[in-house]
Amino acid sequence: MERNDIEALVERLRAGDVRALARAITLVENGAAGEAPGLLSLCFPHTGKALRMGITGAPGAGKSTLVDRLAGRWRAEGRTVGVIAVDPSSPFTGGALLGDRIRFRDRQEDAGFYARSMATRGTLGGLAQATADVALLIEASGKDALLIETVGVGQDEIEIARLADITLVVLAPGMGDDVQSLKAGVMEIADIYVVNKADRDGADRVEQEIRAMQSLAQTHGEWIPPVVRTVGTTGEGVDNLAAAIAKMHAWLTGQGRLTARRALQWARRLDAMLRTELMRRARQHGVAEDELARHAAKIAAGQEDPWSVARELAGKIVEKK
Ligand SMILES: Nc1nc2c(ncn2[C@@H]2O[C@H](COP(=O)(O)OP(=O)(O)OP(=O)(O)O)[C@@H](O)[C@H]2O)c(=O)[nH]1
Ligand SMILES: [Mg+2]
Repeated sequence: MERNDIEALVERLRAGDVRALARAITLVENGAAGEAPGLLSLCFPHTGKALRMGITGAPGAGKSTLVDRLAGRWRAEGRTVGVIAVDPSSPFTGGALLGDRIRFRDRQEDAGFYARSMATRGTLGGLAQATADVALLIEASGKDALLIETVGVGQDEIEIARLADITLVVLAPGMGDDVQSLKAGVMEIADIYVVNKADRDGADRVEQEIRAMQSLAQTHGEWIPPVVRTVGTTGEGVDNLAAAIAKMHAWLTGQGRLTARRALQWARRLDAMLRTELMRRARQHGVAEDELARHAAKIAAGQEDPWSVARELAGKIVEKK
């Protein structure tokens, strides 16, 4: 794509053209090294104001139901909303993909709402980076709030949650070893705990487990993640959830905390972006994909020393002036 075409695409995207947005997302998702960086840098100046929410938690806990509730609520208040459902476990024909489509169908005609599923692992730079890039495009298309849903707490999910200003961790009773099964990673990312399916027995116990875990950790400094109970299917408790989000948002924007949090996130992302860029250049300068494997075999056989190999390969990356 020519630079002019990319500029035109960004213009259309910014003007609310849904097809332009979809096209831009496809370019970025495919890791089109030629187009993606230029496209993203053109969009970047039009981002930064939206609230970025991460929603994660156990499979089937009610994340999508709550995303839909929050989206509906914010739309009713006149805020525009973008949703990303990351569904790494079922890349092609995932049930959740279909479920999300069905659930969001009512809003398909709503220009202030955009939903997208992502199901690509192995994208250049990883799923977290691809998700962040897609979020940036959606934000640039003029959304006031982004809701990014991920399942579980694998490393990818934690990385994705780290892109958010505020992360909800959704739990529900009757899901086995609920809190324990989510492991330590969750404590690090949770800003607000949601005990959904509070209409079922066991919500008390889930809440107690969360509080017990909290008493053992102090990862959040001054902010103590509240526990909010909801019934996603009826909307009960969603008022409280929205209030908790608003409260945390106000806390974040006070005293520059949001900017500090984002700066930490950018430090991590820059690191990842630099790696991606260096690997891209390495490939460009003749470090073939299988070359690393060949060297590795020789190193294992004691025929090469890894430090020399690393230095030699890095030497190839230097831009030829
Ligand atoms: N009883 C009850 N059922 C609920 C509640 N919230 C959601 N559900 C139901 O639980 C099921 C799973 O809800 P989803 O919103 O798809 O859950 P999810 O966490 O997005 O699921 P995955 O994306 O597949 O991990 C659906 O059948 C919902 O209707 C609730 O508060 N109470
Ligand atoms: Mg879901």
